[in-house]
Amino acid sequence: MADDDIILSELSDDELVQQMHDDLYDGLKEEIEEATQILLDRGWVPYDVLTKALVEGMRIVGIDFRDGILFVPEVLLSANAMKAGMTILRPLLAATGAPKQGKLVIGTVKGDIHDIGKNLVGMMMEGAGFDVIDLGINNPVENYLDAIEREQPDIIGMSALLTTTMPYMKVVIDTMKEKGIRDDYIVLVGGAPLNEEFGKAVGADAYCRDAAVAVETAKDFIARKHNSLAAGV
Ligand code: B1M
Repeated sequence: MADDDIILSELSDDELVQQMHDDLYDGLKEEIEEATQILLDRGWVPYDVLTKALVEGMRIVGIDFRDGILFVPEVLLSANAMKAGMTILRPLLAATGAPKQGKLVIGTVKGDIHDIGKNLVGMMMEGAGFDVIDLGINNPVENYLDAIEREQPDIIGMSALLTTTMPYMKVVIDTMKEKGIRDDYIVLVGGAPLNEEFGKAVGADAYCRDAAVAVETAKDFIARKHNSLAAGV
């Protein structure tokens, strides 16, 4: 129950989604879990629960964090509540039976501990048929290089949420260039402060605005890779 007065299961869909935004704001993990399950039981598709209830709720948290109304400890609680909802959705998003597409190594770059967006991209990519190797947060270039050697992925994905950490993507890409392996992989970047121009400037193949775009972009690049292999180029 959200509080003494509110029975989540008695709310209409719209009221419940609104309540989820409030509960995410207040970092109420159990309520988010319960409401996520209620929406699924009512026949909502997992992607709609994710975007309309959870991601939208986090967007609101982000505004008040920016404006100094919420602080780190509160936002951490919101993040934990969001992750609890995502944990319920993950197997459902992954179980689409999509044909195998390829392998993605993804991680948040050095100095940065934001992982909700990266996790979401990973979940959606799994659902689209990619094998996903998640390097977690705060990754120095060595972690990407080790994973490349170990996993032989098709795609390297990097996430950054801070203006101070996003330049580190260039360090990773430049190191790949120095080692002569840059062109062997598709490099996709994402994160709230990035844009297309930045993606080009650091030498990525593409900037992905959100998880859905990441999936479409990845599939597109994999198709191009297969086409050029078939053509012998
Ligand atoms: Co932080 N934080 N935070 N934070 N935090 C931001 C990013 C900030 C914009 C808030 C603000 O001030 N408005 C601001 C950055 C400002 C700037 O750089 N200019 C900020 C700050 C300042 C900080 C600290 C420095 C605060 C402090 O300590 N004083 C600190 C830094 C810690 C560090 O990393 N070293 C910090 C800490 C934290 C928490 C730990 C409290 C928590 C993170 C918890 C966690 O992730 N486990 C947190 C949170 C939650 C946020 C906000 C509120 C929400 C981020 C989020 O999860 N969004 C954020 C505000 C904002 O972004 N507006 C903020 C939801 C998520 C679904 O969206 O991550 O954008 P997003 O991911 C999207 C796309 O960007 C894209 O797809 C995703 C899904 O659609 N995408 C990719 C992301 N990665 C991709 C990779 C790809 C492709 C697409 O690869 C192929």
